[in-house]
Amino acid sequence: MSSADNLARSDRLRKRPPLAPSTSLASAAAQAGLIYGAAASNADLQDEVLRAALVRECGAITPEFEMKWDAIEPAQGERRFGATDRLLDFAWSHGMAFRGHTPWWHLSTPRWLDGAEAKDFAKAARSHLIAMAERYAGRIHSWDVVNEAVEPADGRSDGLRRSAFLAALGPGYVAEAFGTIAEIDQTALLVLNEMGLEYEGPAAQAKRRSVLRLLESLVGSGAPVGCLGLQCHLSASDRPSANAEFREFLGEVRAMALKVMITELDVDGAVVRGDRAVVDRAVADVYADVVETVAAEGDLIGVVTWGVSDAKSWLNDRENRRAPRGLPLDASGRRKASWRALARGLATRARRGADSGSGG
Ligand code: 9MR
Repeated sequence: MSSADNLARSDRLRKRPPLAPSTSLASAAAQAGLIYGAAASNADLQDEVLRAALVRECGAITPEFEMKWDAIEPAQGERRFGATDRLLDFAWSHGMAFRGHTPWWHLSTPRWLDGAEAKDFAKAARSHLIAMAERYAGRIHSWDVVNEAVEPADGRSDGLRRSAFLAALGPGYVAEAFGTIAEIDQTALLVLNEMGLEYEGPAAQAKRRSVLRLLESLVGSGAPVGCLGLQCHLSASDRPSANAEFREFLGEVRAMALKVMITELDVDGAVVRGDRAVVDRAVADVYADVVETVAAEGDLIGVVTWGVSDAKSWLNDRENRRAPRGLPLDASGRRKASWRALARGLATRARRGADSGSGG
């Protein structure tokens, strides 16, 4: 049986109507009251195939790395906003939303701060945060205010990661970041972005618990956090729907009246043995699974994939591996099974919203 036959058969089995040919991921998402977007860089905009794919599929752009602190301020006090501005212009000229990613992340501090004294780091970090908020206020859909703040393996009772931010600013630094941005930018949704919350096992469970405690303390102290970002860098062997602890966690986040967003989705297919169609099916199954799970258990507002086409993915940088095939489009920009799974996952969310009368 050909892979096309296989797909047709699994569609029939799932009793799902065919997608209209005019559907894009952005339009499928919009029908469900969600946004769909992708991470991108200036180099992607210079590539004809990638640029066309972003224009065709996306309702939002996240800068993959050009808006991070090390890229913005490579030398002390010399800020370079050009790359971010160009991405923002691209997004806005195509009616797309733009995400702020990410002012405070321990892995993107500029080199010139390596070994800095705490007071110098604190001053520079605050100045960077304020500069970003001021420049982009009113133009950002949602800020990943702080990225990957939690790491229980670092051994602190509050679960916070031992980072330069923590050392310089103290454990209140997360609340401070939210407060600072909110004062300057009154329209953006403020997101706590975190990795690995979707995984199985005790380390992920410890992280989920720590994130819940952090969110509770932020909400309890009136910090303007509106949303939890789930990065969702998954592998084709992950099955978030089968992870009861993850589902419960999403319920607890929802009970705090917080939204959730899938902020960096990709599904690494390199673990799958089989031909291309088998890999693509396995990757697609995880796309469907994670979107449906998060939409069912959480107040999902959108999905961003970490790139749009397999031509450009951070997963490609890993050496000596099989092709990851982790994004919705193949390297030539053609839609894969994961594209269909994602479009349908979003559409399922639309139907559920309509059935329950909530409108989405
Ligand atoms: O994909 C991004 C890669 O191109 C950059 O070199 C790297 C460092 O800036 O960041 C990658 O994106 C990361 C994201 O910002 C935060 N979550 C993990 C992502 C993959 O490492």
